[in-house]
Amino acid sequence: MTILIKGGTVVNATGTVDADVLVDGERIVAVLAPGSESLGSDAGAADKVIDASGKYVIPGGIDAHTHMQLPFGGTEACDTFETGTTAAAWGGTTSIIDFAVQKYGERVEDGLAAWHEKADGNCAIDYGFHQIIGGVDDESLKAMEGLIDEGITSYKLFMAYPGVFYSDDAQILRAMQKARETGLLTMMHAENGPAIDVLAAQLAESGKTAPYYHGIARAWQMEEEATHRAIMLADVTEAPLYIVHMSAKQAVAQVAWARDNGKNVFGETCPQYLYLSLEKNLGAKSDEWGDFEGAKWVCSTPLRSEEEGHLEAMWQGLRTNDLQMVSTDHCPFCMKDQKELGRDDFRAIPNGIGSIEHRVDLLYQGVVDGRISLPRWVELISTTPARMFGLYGRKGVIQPGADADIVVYDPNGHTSIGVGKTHHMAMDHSAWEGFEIDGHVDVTISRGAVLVEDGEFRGTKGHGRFLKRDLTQYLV
Ligand code: DUC
Ligand code: ZN
Ligand code: ZN
Repeated sequence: MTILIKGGTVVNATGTVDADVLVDGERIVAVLAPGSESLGSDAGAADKVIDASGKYVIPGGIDAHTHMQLPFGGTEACDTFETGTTAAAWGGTTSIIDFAVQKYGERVEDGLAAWHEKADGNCAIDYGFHQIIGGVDDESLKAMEGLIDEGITSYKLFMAYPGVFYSDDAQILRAMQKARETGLLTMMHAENGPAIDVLAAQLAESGKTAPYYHGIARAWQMEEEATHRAIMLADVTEAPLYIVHMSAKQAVAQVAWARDNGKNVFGETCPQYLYLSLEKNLGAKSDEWGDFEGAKWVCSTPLRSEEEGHLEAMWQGLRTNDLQMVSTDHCPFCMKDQKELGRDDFRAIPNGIGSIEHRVDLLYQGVVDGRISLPRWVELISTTPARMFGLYGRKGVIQPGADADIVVYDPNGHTSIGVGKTHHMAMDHSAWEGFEIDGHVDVTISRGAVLVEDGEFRGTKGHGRFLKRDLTQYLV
């Protein structure tokens, strides 16, 4: 089947050009001068024509940090691979990279196999995995050697969550040495977990049990310190390092310092750290939930103070490339029966926010608001994730030979976010309720298959394929 996307403005990370895009089967086969009739690309010859006049034609979004069906805090993230990837398609995302989990005491191979089982045949879009190593020991270090052959070229460690996923400095050092040896990219949850747990216990014991105190316990100093420590451990092992879900301006300054000194250190932030805050969200009250309303926004790292300038610093980091990535850390939990587990103690609230449907839109609003340029938008939502995680060429670019993962985005359209409006994720609430976006995902195409068009979902679960990824293409 051939598709001609006609009359639009193609936006790549390198710039914009008015062009028609011809798709044959699963691939882009040509980017042509508008109205060109070469290569049989005239409207009459194509099986399907999409009119993109006045619209942007961009590579499909790549969300490189998601947690479908993640067991966490005595419950499980409520989006399945089917619901989560369907919501992603609605929002213009055509690939995800989810985290397979190895728990302490479990074999890495078994953790990975379990993740394949959850995802296989259930995804509406393409998907890859990073590997969480929740227990660094001789056996898991050995197993890391096999990951690259499985197409898993990055793994994650936690400096937080003692007793769950936590690694101490000696374990981190050993894993980074293995990463240096194999070429794996180390992803780090950089917060000082043991110190946070003491602060959190002290707050809870003094009666400060509301969600707001989640943000107080997880102070920015805990993120800055851990970020610095991770950078030093990476430096001594000469392993590249990627810090996930950054929210503290002081931690970003650590990444900037490392990068200014030529180190392969990269930083990711998330939409929630660009728009949502300790004051407005974690501290929110409602008639329905009282001060437990803030539980909707309990995630780690936590939402930070807008007054202290953290949100502005995240945007600034994206402008200067001190931060390279925006992923969602999509980890959705319902209020009912899930977040509610921590009604009397914020420490028992499962950590996570669901945003997979809205990342492309929320970042586009940054273009409208004059915070980032149009090509930078595409770089952030698609091209850099592709390069960072070994997918570039196949994904992340509109060019002949690339997978036909294409979004037609209408800058004159409008998107009202909220339950009952645009909400295809499984949570019973939206962390983004009431957000208005001056743009709209009109069409989402994944490997030549139209998934979303005319306000309808036309995809199927099982269309999405597992992505065996190459090594990172982003090293300096
Ligand atoms: N942070 C979250 O908010 N959820 C899942 C795990 C994590 O590190
Ligand atoms: Zn994390
Ligand atoms: Zn995460």
